[in-house]
Amino acid sequence: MAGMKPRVFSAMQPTSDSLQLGNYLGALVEWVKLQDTHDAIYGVVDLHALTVSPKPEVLRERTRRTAAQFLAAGVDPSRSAVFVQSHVHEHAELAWLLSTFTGFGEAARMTQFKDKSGALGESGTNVGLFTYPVLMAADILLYDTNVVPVGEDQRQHLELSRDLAERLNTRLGEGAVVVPEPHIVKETAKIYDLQEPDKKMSKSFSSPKGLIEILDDPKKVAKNIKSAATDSDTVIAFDRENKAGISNLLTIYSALTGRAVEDIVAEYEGKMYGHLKVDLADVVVEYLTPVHDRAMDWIESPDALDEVLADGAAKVQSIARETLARLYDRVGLVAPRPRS
Ligand code: ATP
Ligand code: LTN
Repeated sequence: MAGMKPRVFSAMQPTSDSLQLGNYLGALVEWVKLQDTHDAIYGVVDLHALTVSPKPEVLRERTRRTAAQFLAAGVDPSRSAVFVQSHVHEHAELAWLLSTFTGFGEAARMTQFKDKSGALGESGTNVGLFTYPVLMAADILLYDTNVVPVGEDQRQHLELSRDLAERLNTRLGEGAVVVPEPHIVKETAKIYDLQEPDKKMSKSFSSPKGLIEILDDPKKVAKNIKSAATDSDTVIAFDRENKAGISNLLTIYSALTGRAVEDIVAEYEGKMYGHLKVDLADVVVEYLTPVHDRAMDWIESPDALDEVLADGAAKVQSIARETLARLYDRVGLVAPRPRS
């Protein structure tokens, strides 16, 4: 439609007290940029987090902390809607509808489910983990989303969202839903664990020494970078296959300074790994300190934060209601008659 901005939607799970640098560089930085050109909606997906059975008080605290970190990173509530998934009931309702369009085998092929259920075993795996990508598709399709900025690990889930969208349009008629496009920035799509640089940095699975947490003590952040695993060679070069650790550090350096990797490599020619690590520790701490401080300000003002989240839910509610009503109608559910 003329004059209307395309819509961007993305979300994170409140599964940790602090986001990690991968969340930040892989996704949040793009969320902040896209709010200039798009109609932006960003969610804290607390219903998704229930799949890992958090303690109630921990989940509540982490939901607010996650939202606080979105705002601290530069998501601006006057331009973007920031909301909590469970505040908009249509997410769960659309997930049910979509689950009836999802093949069992299709869901069973999701590699993240296979990894997680493999680690937990049959008795530890709940059905919510299995249907997790269907709820994610509901999040996206509910808002007629055009663009979804995420890290590389979400590519397969997004492909499922697109397949479901196309299926709905075929079965229910064109215009049922918008088919979303992934927005994955190649350079920062996957930030690796500092100790195991062949695995992605993850707030739930990385060891404390493998992580850079936004809300961590800067001294610990610096220490983790200085003790990052590298290789037995001494040449600073970007080579993901043979020098995964150093390549990861170069990626982070480049992303945080805006300098090209080749420039950084040229600057460190003939220097030791230790030099790069010491300088990178300074870069990271300098970059994260103001983000950390702004996040703590929000965390210490829960009323103001709850107000932002209530405003965000109010902004998106009408879109969600309209999409769900449209789809309920197209599948043949009888609309309740308004009572006089
Ligand atoms: P969990 O370990 O609880 O699954 P996570 O740290 O992997 O969490 P998510 O909440 O699953 O984070 O992801 C939030 C966003 O951050 C997603 O867009 C995801 O693709 C992105 N992301 C997560 N980890 C990385 C990473 N290491 N590199 C780049 N992007 C990442
Ligand atoms: N599964 C995502 C979180 C997520 C999401 C979404 C991301 C849930 N719903 C909708 C983008 C769009 C993850 O990062 N683990």
